[in-house]
Amino acid sequence: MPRCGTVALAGRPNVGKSTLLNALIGEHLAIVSPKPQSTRLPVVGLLTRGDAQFIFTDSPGLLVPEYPLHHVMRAAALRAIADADVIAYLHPLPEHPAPHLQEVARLEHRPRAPIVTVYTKADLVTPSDRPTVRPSDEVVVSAVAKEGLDNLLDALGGRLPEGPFHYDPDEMATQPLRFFAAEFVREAAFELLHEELPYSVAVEIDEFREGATPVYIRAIVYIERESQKGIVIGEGGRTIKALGQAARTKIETLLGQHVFLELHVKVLPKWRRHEASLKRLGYAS
Ligand SMILES: Nc1nc2c(ncn2[C@@H]2O[C@H](COP(=O)(O)OP(=O)(O)OP(=O)(O)O)[C@@H](O)[C@H]2O)c(=O)[nH]1
Ligand SMILES: [Mg+2]
Repeated sequence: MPRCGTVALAGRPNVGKSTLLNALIGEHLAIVSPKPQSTRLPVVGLLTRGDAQFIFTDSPGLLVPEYPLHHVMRAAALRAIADADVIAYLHPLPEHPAPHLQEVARLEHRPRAPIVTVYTKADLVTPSDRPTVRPSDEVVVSAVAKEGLDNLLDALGGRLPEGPFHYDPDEMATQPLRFFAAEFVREAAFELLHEELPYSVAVEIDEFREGATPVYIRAIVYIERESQKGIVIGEGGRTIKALGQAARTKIETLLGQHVFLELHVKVLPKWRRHEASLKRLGYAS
């Protein structure tokens, strides 16, 4: 009997959820950053291995909300946990032992699904310093060193419900290309803009012409204040140009096609705190 089900990658911000999703799928689907809170919306990655099909959801980090966007992020993370057949609860190995997920997520009840605790970033701990983990429900991985991934899939796969595959085994994503295009512009913003500025950036795809050669994409880069506009554009347009180039390369890698990416910078005042703006940007609660 085949097995198929959803696996939520859950944990605090910056523990390596998105990096692990990408390592498991073998494709750069989810944006990654050394800065916390880079993931705002769930990213789904599909993996079919033998008679098991994994529907992974990388979700925002479990945080204590400070403003409306945070509430949307937390709600998405909690929904992923509630909907999951199996929960992969990530925690960095250098910070072993992990507190209970229930505590980190501030849940009133224990989640319904079985939990596998995944200690991440194992490459940061010398083998002789590594704590021993419970083999029954704890796994040590390094997404960067590609270590422990088979072991992790064995642990998760054994907990998936029996049932037919939901997707074609060749598929790896469920979300539209324009979603990934917008995310990659945001990832470039995390790479090229400093300090708090990436948190003020939201991206909307205005036009996506897949039939065109090269594929034509026009995106709007929203920021929150007029004073941020100059920084994002840069001297003589240098910064926005670099941002566009970095994002274009990422989109081309996923699409396997040449892309013409046009970026426009606009102000959407305090969009992170404004319900209507959040909705418009796809951050609906
Ligand atoms: N050394 C090392 N660094 C890692 C590993 N996995 C992730 N990282 C780094 O940890 C940082 C955060 O990674 P992300 O994958 O963005 O973490 P996340 O949990 O998705 O973060 P949020 O989406 O912000 O909640 C990045 O700088 C990654 O490169 C790993 O296995 N080893
Ligand atoms: Mg992430």
